[in-house]
This record gives sequence, C-alpha cells and structure tokens, in this order.
Amino acid sequence: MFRGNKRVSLCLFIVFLLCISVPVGCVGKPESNEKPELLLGFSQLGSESAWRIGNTRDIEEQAENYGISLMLENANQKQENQIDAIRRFIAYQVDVIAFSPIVEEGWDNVLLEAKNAGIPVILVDRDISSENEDLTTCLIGADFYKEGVMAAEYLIRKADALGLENVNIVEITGTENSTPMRQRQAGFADTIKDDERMCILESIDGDFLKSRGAEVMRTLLEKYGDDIDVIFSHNDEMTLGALPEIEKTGRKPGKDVIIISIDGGQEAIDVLKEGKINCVVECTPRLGRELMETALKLKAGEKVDSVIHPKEVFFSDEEDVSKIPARGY
Ligand code: GZL
Repeated sequence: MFRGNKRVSLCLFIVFLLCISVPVGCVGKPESNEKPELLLGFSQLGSESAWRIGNTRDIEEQAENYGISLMLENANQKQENQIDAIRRFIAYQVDVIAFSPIVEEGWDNVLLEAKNAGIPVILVDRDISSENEDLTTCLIGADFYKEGVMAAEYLIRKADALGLENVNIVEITGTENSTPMRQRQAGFADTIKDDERMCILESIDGDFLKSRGAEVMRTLLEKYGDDIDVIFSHNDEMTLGALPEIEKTGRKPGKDVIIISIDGGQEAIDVLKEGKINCVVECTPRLGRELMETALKLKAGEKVDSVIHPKEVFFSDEEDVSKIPARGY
C-alpha cells in the first residue's frame, strides 16, 4: 500500500513540475503581451475643434472595425508632445506610426529615428515641410488649397449676384504654419487676385479656436467696423466665435456681412440653415478608413499612394440648405 502511495506521489510531483515549467501563455489563451496583427501608433494634435474630435472618434471606430490595435496619444496642441509620442511608438516597436502634424516644420529628427527603426509613417490630415522626401510614406487628408479656391469661387459668384463693386474681406486664419492655414489662404488669394473688386483688408491668426475667433473678430471690427463686407474664416469654430461679435454691432451676419467658413460640422450647418453663414466648404474628418487600409497595406509590404484626398462637398445659400442631412461631427 505504501509502495502504491509512493508511485501516486511521484506521478503527482512530476505533473506539478510540468505545470510550473510550462509558461501559462503557451497553453490555451495567448499571452496578453503577444503582439497583435497590427499595432498602430497615432499622435493626434489635440482637441481644438469639433472637426478634430470627430477625426479622433472616426480613427478609433475604424481601428475597431479593422481589428487594429491602436495606441492613440493626444498632444494637447503641443508639437513637443507629438515628438515625444512618436519616440514612445518607436520604443514600443509599433508596426506603423501615423500623426497629424500641428505645424509643418520641425519633424526631421524624430522621423529619421522612425525611418532608422524601420517603422513606416503615415501623415493624417496635415502635411510636413522637409528637405527629405522619404521620411513619410503617405499623406491622407483634404485638398486644402481646393477648399480655399471653392470659398473664393463662391464669393465671386455672390459678388456678381449682388452687383457688388467693392468687396472688403477680413480673414481669420487657422494655426500659423499649419498645412490647412497655408493652403486655404493660398487657394483663396490666388482665386481672387485678378478680381479688382476684391480686397483683403487684413488676415489674423485665430488658431482654429472658437475663443480666438471671437477675439480676432473684435479686433477687426474695432479697426474696420462697417467697412467689412466679407469674413473668410478657416474653420467653423472660429466662425462660430466671430458671429456674436458681429451681432453686437447691430449688423446681421449672412445678410449685412457675407460669412464663409470651412469644415462643415453640424453646428455650422445649423447656423447656415438659419441664414447667418452663407457658405460652408466641407473638410471631412472621416479619414480613419483610409488610414487603416493604408496601414494594413504597409504592414503587408504593399505599395501605397503617396497622397489620398477624400471626396468633399460644399454647402451654400445658393441651394436649399434645409435638406442637408445630419453631419455626424
Ligand atoms: C483640417 C484640420 C483643421 C480643421 C480645423 O483638416 O486640420 O484643424 O479645419 C482643425 O477645425 O482644428
């Protein structure tokens, strides 16, 4: 009996040794730190507007849809935070890095580190300015220059329809040295430059923020008052900040002053429907699907397009705006 017990004890001891020597992860459920099919590091520049919040939400939703593990870091409007985040993604050895650069300059060093680590980088929404052509693989974002052109073409049609002989414009620009600011301004200016009726009185940086849009509008009204015929604002947030300042002067935005805005978020479309804004050029924040598909192609070693522009539309008082469906951002 004792001998049998000994044999049972020996078997139990051998089973015990086997259990403690085989890592749990190799049996059944995979290790929690096993690398997923695709790990994407994304540095979002901040949360300055409904557009940006919609963009972040879309990227998170699409990562879920495509089964991609997303490490998303919000830089709270600071370039140094984006650079730090990219360095963390490199250290973590993500498969692909994507980011929306708050401004165009100052990325060469960190992107060279990503290149040397063999990690491809996708630009989302905004571009960078660099001597090195090969620091990034692809830009997924709007054609901002075309948005500026569409805004100006609307104004020319509006001036024709109203029979205006002189059109004094003030411009509230987005974040200085950002791609949307530079290209919207250029597209707009290039389109009106041969139209002698048009005059840009002044352009001031509103940083894409509602609060700054209000401040800038107050400054411009103090300086130019009723001489202002048109406000060209680079995004809806700044437009929505500016409108109450115009109303305080007794003038009716959309009637006494032509208001042109860009983004196409719900709040701006609602105000367009009220007749307080005349034109809204869409800049879609829905870039997540293209981002995930491009990241998967890069992971699979496939070639990708160097630039992907989403399709975009345009809303104005030239149409029945009551039919514009819900915008979702
Ligand atoms: C445009 C995006 C701009 C939006 C603003 O693609 O970079 O930044 O127009 C946002 O609303 O702040």
